[in-house]
Amino acid sequence: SLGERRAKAEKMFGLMDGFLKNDPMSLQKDILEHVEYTVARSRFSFDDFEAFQALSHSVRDRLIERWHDTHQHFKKQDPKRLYFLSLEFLMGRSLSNSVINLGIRDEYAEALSQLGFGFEVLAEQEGDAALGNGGLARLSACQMDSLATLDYPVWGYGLRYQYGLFRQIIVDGYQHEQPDYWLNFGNPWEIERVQVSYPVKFYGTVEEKTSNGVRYNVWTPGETVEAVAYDNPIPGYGTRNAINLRLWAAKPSGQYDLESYNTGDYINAIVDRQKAEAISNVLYPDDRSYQGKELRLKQQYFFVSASVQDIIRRFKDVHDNFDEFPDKVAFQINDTHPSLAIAEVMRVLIDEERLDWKRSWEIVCQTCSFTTHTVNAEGLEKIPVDLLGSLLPRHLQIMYDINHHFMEELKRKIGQDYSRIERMSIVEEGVVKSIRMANLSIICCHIVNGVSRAHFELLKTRVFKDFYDLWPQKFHYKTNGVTQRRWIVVSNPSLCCLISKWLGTEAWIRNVDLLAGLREHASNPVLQQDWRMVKKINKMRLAEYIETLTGVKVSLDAMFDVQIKRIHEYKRQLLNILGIVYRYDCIKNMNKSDRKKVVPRVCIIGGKAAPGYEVAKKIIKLCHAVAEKVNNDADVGDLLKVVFIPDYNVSVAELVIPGSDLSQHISTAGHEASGTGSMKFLMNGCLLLATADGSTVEIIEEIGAENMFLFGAKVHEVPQLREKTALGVSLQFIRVVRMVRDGYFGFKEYFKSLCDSLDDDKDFYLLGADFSSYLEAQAMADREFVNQDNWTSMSILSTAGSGRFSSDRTVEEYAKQTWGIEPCKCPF
Ligand code: Z57
Repeated sequence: SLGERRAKAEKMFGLMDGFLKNDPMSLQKDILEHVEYTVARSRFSFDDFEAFQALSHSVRDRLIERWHDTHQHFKKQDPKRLYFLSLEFLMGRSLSNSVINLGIRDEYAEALSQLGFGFEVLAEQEGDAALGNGGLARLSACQMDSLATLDYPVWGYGLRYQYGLFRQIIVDGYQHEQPDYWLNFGNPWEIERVQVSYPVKFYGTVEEKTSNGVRYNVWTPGETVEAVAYDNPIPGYGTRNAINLRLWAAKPSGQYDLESYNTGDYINAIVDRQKAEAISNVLYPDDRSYQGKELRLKQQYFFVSASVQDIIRRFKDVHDNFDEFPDKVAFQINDTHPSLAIAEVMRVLIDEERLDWKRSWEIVCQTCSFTTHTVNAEGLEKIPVDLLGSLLPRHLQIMYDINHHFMEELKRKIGQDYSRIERMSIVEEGVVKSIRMANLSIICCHIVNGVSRAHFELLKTRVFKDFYDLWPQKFHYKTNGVTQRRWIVVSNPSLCCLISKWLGTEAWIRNVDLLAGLREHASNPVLQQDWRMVKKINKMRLAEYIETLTGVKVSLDAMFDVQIKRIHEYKRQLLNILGIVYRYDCIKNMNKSDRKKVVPRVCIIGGKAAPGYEVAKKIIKLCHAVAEKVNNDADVGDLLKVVFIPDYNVSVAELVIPGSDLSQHISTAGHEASGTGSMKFLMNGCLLLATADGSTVEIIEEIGAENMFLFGAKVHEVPQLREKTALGVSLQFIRVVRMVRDGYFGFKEYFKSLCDSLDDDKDFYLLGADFSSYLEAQAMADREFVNQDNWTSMSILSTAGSGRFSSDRTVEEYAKQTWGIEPCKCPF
């Protein structure tokens, strides 16, 4: 029996000890064994990539051990678990992160060096797991790291796309997209669970039934696809806990009769069935435009349905009464993308578990919480009713029923205000009748969270005002954070050592508030000198990378000024480029002695444009056009270099962020819900040049405005500025736009529309209005950079003040205030 087998294993190995040894000799033996038996190369001859494969399999074994023990422990304790549903997880690389979190990095490094390999070199062999677009997806990844580290009983659920976010290549300054077939070389971090699979139904018909006076529906699907689980262990730092990220892949369903009359029929039927796999084929590369595509809806339901089946099965393994469900289960709905989960849980409770409507509704409301990442109501997800009704007929019914109940309640509460009732309805009666997924989520979830305080204010006053006025107690915010394990320990080892040295402890890696202890040393010349040395090392790495990729040689004495993030009009990369044009123009107009006073700059921009986003693609081209002109101008030399870093992703960020002096977060106020890039820069001691938007408002409170370069219109000023017709745009702005318009950088026709969009009456993102204030902030940064002691002190204070922006703090707030879960620590 299972019990006997367990007792035997316990006697032989000690259940919690683990089988594997972690001294360098054992690790070395392990790696060689994996070379021989897993990678199937000779242990006497293998290259860097094969060494990486063997190494990661050896790490994987250790992950699996902890992951088993953690789940054993969770099973025994049966705590309330959080199920984190997200359509995107941007994990990046796993090797360094894993060995650091397991606490055996040095042991591995030693084992490898005896074999003649460098750990860093092998780590570079790994490709990114890019199953997400940008901020939202990387946030999920950071939160998983924190949840594991803080011992929370959590499962992540998502989709295992075969193609992640496209690779960006630049040809003649234009973006081209290449498929990211990331599984080509195998993925050592996942565990395929062929036996964990669920059928997911689509299309078909619904028939109402009654049994013992309880009404329910029977859904006969038109198509069934199998969801197969791929498990990805997520190790915590300084704990034995390793949680699971379960990603679903679509496979043709096993239960299916083929009726064929000839070979052709048979072959075609098989080929047809194979099309089921298309569901999890590819990540949508534009996370903010909803085109009402069937495949996207299929992806959403596919992952939601498989996850809900898995979660309910796990619940029913131990419990037989759904009254206990809200004490054991919390669903976190990451943006509206997984919000079909609401209707799906309703459907399962009513149609399969035969609970009545009212009880099902109570259970769903108590278990679901929702985080929104959006600032504008127009950007909210809508699904055409026709599409939903054909793909998920029963879910559409359920949504109508939910809406019916809600409309009744609303009329009782607010009376005759029909336009407000219309706005709050789940159903939008437009040209295309559709379902508003945000309204559905707000109505069902017991808590709605924003991602920063400023975002919360916008939710209350604009985006969800109608709902806030009805249910103010539902609305909250948890300011985003990022994990210091990835963004300092993994990506900036030199800084990590320096911090630990001055704090006299490594405890800040788990308890990030301790970083504040650096404050008292901020003006200590000894620390300052080491601090600058660390920055220099990181700048050297970055400079090498830039030269290899773009051929541009940059001076280490220059200020490295960086803006890396998705290309978007509201993020205003265009403002940055126009600022660069202004700087260039100034240098050109200076005499030789004035040029000597210029603070040299390397302006670095990187980011992907969604494939269908014309304007963003033009911005990328403009960046290259300006770079081409500036970098080849002998008058300018090292005073100004412009670099576009291609194919920005997590691992590129890990290289660029530690090597930058200044970073830009310059969205039009009121448009960035939070922003998380700024927090990574902050932790790495980079100064921020920013608008008071999103989480920057809270960063100012922690760091102090005097340690940052702030500029631009405030959130409350933006609507007024847009009303005004004559903005009093500065002459400098008119001049730089004219330079682009007149073809100073070439491609006059191509850039015309960009320039037109900056006309006084069209400049929606207020580049013109903010331009002079932007230039002042830039000039201030130049002045401060000259005084390196002061700059270094500001840099130290940035790191010292970054503690609040750790995802450890964020998830703890979620755990206590939203999910109601507690740590469940696996004994060592
Ligand atoms: C996305 O990455 C974000 C918001 C969205 O609505 C979608 Br869809 C994707 C970003 C916000 O723009 C950032 O401001 C925020 O920091 C991030 O989500 C994480 O909350």
